[in-house]
Amino acid sequence: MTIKFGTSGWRGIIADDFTTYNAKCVAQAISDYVVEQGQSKEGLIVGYDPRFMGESFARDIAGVLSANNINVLFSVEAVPTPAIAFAIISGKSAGAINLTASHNPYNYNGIKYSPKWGGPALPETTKWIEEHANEIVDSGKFKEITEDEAKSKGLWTDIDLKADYIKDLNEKIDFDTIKKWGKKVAYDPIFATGIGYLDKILIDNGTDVVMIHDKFDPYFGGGGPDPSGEKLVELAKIVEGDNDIALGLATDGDADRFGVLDFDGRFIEPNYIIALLLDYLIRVKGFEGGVARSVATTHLVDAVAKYHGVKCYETPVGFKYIGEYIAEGKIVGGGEESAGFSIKGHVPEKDGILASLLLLEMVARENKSIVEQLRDLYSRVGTFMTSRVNLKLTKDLDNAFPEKMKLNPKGFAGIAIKDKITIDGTKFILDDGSWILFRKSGTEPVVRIYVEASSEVKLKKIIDSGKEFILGA
Ligand code: G16
Repeated sequence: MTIKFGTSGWRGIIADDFTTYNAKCVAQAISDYVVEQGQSKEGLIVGYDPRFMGESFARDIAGVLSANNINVLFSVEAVPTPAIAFAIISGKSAGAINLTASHNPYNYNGIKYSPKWGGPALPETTKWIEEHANEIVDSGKFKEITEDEAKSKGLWTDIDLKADYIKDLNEKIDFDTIKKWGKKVAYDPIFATGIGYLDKILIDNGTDVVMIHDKFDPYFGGGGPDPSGEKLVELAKIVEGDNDIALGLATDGDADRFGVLDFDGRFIEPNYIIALLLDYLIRVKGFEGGVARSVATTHLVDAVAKYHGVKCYETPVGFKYIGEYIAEGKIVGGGEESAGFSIKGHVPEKDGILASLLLLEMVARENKSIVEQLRDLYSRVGTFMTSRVNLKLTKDLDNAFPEKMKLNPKGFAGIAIKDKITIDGTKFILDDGSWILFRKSGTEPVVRIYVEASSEVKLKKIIDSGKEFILGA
């Protein structure tokens, strides 16, 4: 099968499987879906990130949509995924196609399709599109017209998605508190779509921003635009070296993921940020509702929910599932350990810009570092340490993985197994509340091991025993 939709859309290596031909076949399949839904007039937004040839792929895709009489709203510039999601839920279109491989390295591109509800397409939709796209790859039957023809037929309009999205965020965040607090922020958009969004919002609202990597670069400075601790070393040096900077912020290729450094440059794992933000929303901002997290995300979220007497929903990996709860208004917010977060009343899609701003508001309002706030949270709900290990998906590991997942180990690091959850990968809950989850990534060629325990020592022991289980004979 050439086209395969994973955790969030179809991703491939440019000029290998991500070719113009295959992208047009996927566009034809999405067109067929949109026509079948009777949404041609409402049309689709077409966006892209600053990857090599991204805009050109986007124009090709728009040509296919137009040939199928679907109205195209074509973004005038590289654009964050959450800004596209905001335009959809504001009624601008019946969905969007976004050309992005998100945090994946520069040699990848991808197609994220979001239908009318504004979140990433759910499996029943992507399965339909995937099947049709592969048939079209074989038959070569897709339609296309040129941009000029589409424009002359009134089927293609250029659109600027920035102003409305920024206006909405300006209303959602308490900038008065941030301004009064008066500290500086450092921001690394990693050469990608966050540029001109998070920095602009902060500056317009009176916060000084020190910026790096603030011009589009299709190589993202080398590697991938992933706001992880390893990628944010330069930002960390800046934050550490300037006493006036109280926070380091970063966003990924399509600005739906966030990365956070505390005042001293220390990278804070997204798991902790998610739990702190959810606690803040309920305790300080008075939001009402449950919370949601993916199966791979910290149970600190459950502890926050328990503390506040609200429900915690556990979902498979993929923000689409959390997005559904947000769209239904059931939760105050939800998050994923991969740095995904959104809140009630906002887009049902992860938003790294919103998460960054909300975190800044929290730090300003509490006037405490993130580590201090985490300590406070631990003292109220208990201590949770989390970690994630990525194992390269070799042929051997790929073959052995399904068999390994059928085994019933006695325990990990000498701790017995209490429960097994299989909504996505295999998660073993251990007797003392620690847990370990094994799953194949749907965006990268890796097997992920996620572990959580109440101390660093225990965490390390469980990781080692998990590695031995998966890699051992
Ligand atoms: C995508 C999805 C997320 C998911 C993440 C990791 O993020 O949108 O919901 O948590 O991948 O998935 P996996 O563990 O299967 O690689 P993004 O930012 O790449 O779109």
